[in-house]
Amino acid sequence: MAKKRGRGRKVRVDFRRNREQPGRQDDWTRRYHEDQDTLADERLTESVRAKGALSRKRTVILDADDAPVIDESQLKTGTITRTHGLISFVDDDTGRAWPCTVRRVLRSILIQQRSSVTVGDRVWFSVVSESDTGDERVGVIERVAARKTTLSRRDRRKREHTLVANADQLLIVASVAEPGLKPHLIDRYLIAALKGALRPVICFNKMDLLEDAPAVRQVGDAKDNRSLKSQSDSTPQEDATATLSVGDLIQEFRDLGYCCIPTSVVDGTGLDALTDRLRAHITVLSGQSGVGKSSLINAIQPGLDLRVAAVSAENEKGRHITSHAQLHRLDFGGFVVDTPGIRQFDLWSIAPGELEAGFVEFLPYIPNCRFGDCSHRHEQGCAVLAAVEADAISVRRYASYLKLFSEV
Ligand SMILES: Nc1nc2c(ncn2[C@@H]2O[C@H](COP(=O)(O)OP(=O)(O)OP(=O)(O)O)[C@@H](O)[C@H]2O)c(=O)[nH]1
Ligand SMILES: [Mg+2]
Ligand SMILES: [Zn+2]
Repeated sequence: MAKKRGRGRKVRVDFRRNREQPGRQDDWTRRYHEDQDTLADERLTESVRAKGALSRKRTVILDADDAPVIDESQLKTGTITRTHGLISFVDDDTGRAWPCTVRRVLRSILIQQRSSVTVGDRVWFSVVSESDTGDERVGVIERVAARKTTLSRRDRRKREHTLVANADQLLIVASVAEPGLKPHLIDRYLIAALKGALRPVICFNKMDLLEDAPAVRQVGDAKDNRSLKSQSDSTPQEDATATLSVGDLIQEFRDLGYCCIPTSVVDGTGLDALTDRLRAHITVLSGQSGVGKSSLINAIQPGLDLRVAAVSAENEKGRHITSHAQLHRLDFGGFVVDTPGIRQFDLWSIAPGELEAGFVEFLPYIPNCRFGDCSHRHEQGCAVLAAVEADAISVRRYASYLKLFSEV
């Protein structure tokens, strides 16, 4: 049932005046939107203080979710499938795509909240135009729903960058060769999934290349091991240069309770299991460039024809082929979000308590640590350290914890 949301608190927001900004003013769609924006802004806001050249303050009414008060009965709902500059493409829940801009008042509020609309956001939007045939549609996003889950990382300015909103699963995609496994990166993603309320699933792709796969160094790469050594000289992480086979590594994650799916797009290994896991879910795929995220989606959903490309011959790194996150419908039910490969996944705002909670195998031991605020690094009477020494906790995972601890 449509309802008008109750009146809430008033806030002052900075308004940038679009027309003063340089831009592609020949774009008729944008010009039309801006005129519509100004009209709607007058409607949604109460007072104008100063008419400065670049910005002016206005009072905006926000509801309990810190979003503008809107009349839902007048609006459509949908999900953002892709963003491109100021345009967001919204799927209106019937599979029809609407290119939308964001209402200026909402954009100003989002800027103030250091946020922006992103793929997976649920939105209310108004129809600006729709051709008689229904082929040409334009809308304006009026409100963004509070996010249920997020896949976020820390950007270069040390702020939260939400890559995808409202997915329910994170498919961490790794490849056993070309590029080789980076187990520490998987550990990072597991923490990000916990933080963002996503169920993690780990996909080990390119199993057809297993024979060529090098053994996996305990932490991931030489640089990781150096940084561990510099933290301490005598604890078990000394052994961090030891190696594991791919099979051992998969077993290690399985023993921790994580769902692991070995796959190959080349010989079809695991694709049925992957399909079952994705059915009726909204799953975001993330991982290094070249591991085969787009190839996997192409394999389970024919017809999408996402661009893929061979990894570089000299350094076995991907070529960053997928350039933006995009949500796709699956014919067998559910959605997937393909995302660009990442080089490094910096965690966003993790407290030490959240970090230890992400190492599930530590949890039975933590209550036995002598100190309540034990960081499990060098404290006397640390039950986690004792468990590592007794081989009850993997040295590789413990070394990963130390590396992450040094960052948070
Ligand atoms: N041998 C083998 N090659 C694969 C497999 N899956 C993908 N590839 C190849 O790996 C290369 C990279 O695949 P993509 O799907 O573009 O990788 P991606 O993860 O989407 O990469 P970005 O978009 O750059 O992040 C392509 O040449 C694929 O054909 C697999 O299971 N086995
Ligand atoms: Mg890709
Ligand atoms: Zn401890």
